Amino acid sequence: MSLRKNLPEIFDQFADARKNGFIAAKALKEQNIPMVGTFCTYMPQELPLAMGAVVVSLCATSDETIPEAEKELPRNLCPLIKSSYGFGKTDKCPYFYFSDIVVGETTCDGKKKMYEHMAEFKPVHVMQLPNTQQSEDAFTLWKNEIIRLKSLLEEKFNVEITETKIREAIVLKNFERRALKRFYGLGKLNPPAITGTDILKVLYGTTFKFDRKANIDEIEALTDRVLAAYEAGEKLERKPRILVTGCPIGGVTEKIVKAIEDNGGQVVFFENCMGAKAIEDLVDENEPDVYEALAKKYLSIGCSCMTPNPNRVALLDRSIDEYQVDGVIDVILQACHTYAIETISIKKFVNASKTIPYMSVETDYSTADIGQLNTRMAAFVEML
Ligand code: BJ8
Repeated sequence: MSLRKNLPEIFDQFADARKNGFIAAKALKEQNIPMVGTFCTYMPQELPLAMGAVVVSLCATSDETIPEAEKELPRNLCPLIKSSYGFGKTDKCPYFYFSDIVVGETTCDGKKKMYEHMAEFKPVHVMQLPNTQQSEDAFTLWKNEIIRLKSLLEEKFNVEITETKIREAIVLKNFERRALKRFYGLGKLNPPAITGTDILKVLYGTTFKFDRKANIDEIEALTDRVLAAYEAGEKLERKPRILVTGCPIGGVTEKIVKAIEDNGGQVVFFENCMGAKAIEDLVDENEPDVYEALAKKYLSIGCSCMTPNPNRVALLDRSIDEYQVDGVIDVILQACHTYAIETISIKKFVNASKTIPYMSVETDYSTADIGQLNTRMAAFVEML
């Protein structure tokens, strides 16, 4: 009997986790468990976890509420921001509805200004994120912002967040990161063991599973099963190997991955938030100062809102080699200036230093460009 049997159902369970999590979220609220909503990878999740809260990603991934958002926000704004604001405003996202507080950061201009308006209908706390990782002052600012968030959570929820609890949360989150790294590390196998579509289902679904320990066990068991099938000879066909980088993907932007894989490519690595950008580096468990440990991990995230942004290039450099990548696709959400401008340096790096093809694609949350995406991906894959 095929060892791969049932794997599709398991991947689909992850894909359905967002929908199924609504009931779990309601049950948690009925038990008075605080829920902290986030819009960004810079949010140090260990702090809410240390007070027994659950953390949920609120980044919206469909165009359903964009018309509503555009009644207030400019049309020429990133779809992620418009959609997220729209879901909040219309109460169409149960996770937003159940969140006791939303924590945002001063990342891109669009997001930080949107939070000002969101604060009119939801408790919002904005962390002042420096725009550089390269100065002592920036590090100190970020460390102090982490301490400020801790105090705010303590006050709002009338709890004490002890250093011991933070350390436990660091260890738990690191376990989860290791499990996810081992899972997406399956992408190194050549011929491949699983598709990029399935990798993304797990990475996306995992953010809506609230029992962290159960989630870790599930991911480890899934990785073991895929490996067992692979070792028994159940491998996928070799195809040109693609790395996806750029703005966050998930939800409707899975259309990019589908277009790559429907047209002869295989996504083997996701550098985006949701993928390695958020997970790759652990928090140092041996650092005596827990706030320094958190500040180091989170400030080093290679997002284009940092200037300069060498950590994105360093991660690409490593992963292109480790995952034997043949080509790079850079996803730009419409009106995301930082990622759009950074395409120049990423293209140069990929073409000149790694000597492989690169293509950037601008997209939004509609399905109107699927035909065009298919044409462009087919041409790109053909070239590899
Ligand atoms: S760490 S990628 S989650 S900021 S796509 S809203 S940047 S205009 S999402 Fe992001 Fe944090 Fe960075 Fe990750 Fe603005 Fe660009 Fe829109 Fe963006």
